[in-house]
Amino acid sequence: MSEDLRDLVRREFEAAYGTEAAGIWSSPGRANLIGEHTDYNEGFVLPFGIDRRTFAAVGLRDDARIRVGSTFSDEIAEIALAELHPDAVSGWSAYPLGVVWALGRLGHADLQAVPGVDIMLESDVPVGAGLSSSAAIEGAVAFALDELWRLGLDRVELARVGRTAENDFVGAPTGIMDQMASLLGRDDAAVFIDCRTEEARAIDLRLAENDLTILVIDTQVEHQHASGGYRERRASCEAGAAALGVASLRDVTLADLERAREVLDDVTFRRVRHVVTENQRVLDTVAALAEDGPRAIGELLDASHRSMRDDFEISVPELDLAVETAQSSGAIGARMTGGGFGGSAIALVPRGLVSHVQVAVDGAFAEHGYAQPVTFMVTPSEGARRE
Ligand code: GAF
Repeated sequence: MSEDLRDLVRREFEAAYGTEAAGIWSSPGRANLIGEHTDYNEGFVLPFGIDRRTFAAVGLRDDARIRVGSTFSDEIAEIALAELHPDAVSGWSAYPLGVVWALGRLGHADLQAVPGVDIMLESDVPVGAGLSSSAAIEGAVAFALDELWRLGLDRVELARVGRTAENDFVGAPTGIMDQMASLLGRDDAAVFIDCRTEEARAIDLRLAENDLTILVIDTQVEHQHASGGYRERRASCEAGAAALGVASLRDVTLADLERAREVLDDVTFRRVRHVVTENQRVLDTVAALAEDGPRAIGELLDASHRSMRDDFEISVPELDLAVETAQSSGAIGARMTGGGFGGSAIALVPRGLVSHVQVAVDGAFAEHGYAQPVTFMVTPSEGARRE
């Protein structure tokens, strides 16, 4: 499918702008193996890039304007580089334009001096499924502009650019996990990130060798990070850290939880407990993968889901049903992935049982009167690249 998208985005660029693109760059969506809502608490995460990508055909202009088109909409957004401002843009084009603005904001590019650009985007990362279609856009555009504007930024700096676009241009108070996963993904590996130091390293997953695959179950319940629940959870974590007298929840250990229970109200305590135990589960997963391989991480995935369901309260009935059905029909482990309040679950499944799990999940959703979920396998894949 990716080969076709490359051709398609090239043709669409030519049709829209009447000239050839200088090149095509791409970046993947992500799934998170484990470590949820820990990134903005300076904790640990273990996501991976998936084999669904956003492709950006990009060309330089000889003026100081920027145009962005995509299959997300018929409309082509156009603005002068100097006029880019968070209030000047809304809708999907805020993601690519936010990256351009963030490059200026962070001092990496002088938006008064760089040449304008035309961008065309194509993607097979599903939107609203919790697989970070937004980080895939940000990664592809940032990677392309780094090369075309000769900025010389490394992948972590480009991830920070994506986060700045997301936080300060789009207005979603997210952490850095998704951008890091999209920029730093590796084939058959997850990316272990310490979100305090922003250091990352690849952790081999060896899925095929262990006859395993990861099944995504997209519940079709759409989620949003700019609004409501996500923002509230982040605020609760910050309130918990302040009440405990620490800079962030990264500084709270499992042993501190006893005192936390005395100091905090019940809801804040449970939010804190999720983050603290989830950080430990990420470390345990990394250790289990190295020592015993991917078949050893099932219980950690299951425990992570329970913690998100009961303590952090970011699951929805469709996600719980997807997880429970996957678990009872042969998955080694399963959990919701991403910010929550909808989106997707992932299940670690022996290859021979994939159709069995898919049929079971479809059946369970039908029985509950839920819309039919979309299930598909994902392969941990390489991060941003020039095609
Ligand atoms: C979303 C955010 F964008 C990430 O930064 C992260 O907080 C995640 O939710 C939850 O782990 O994907």
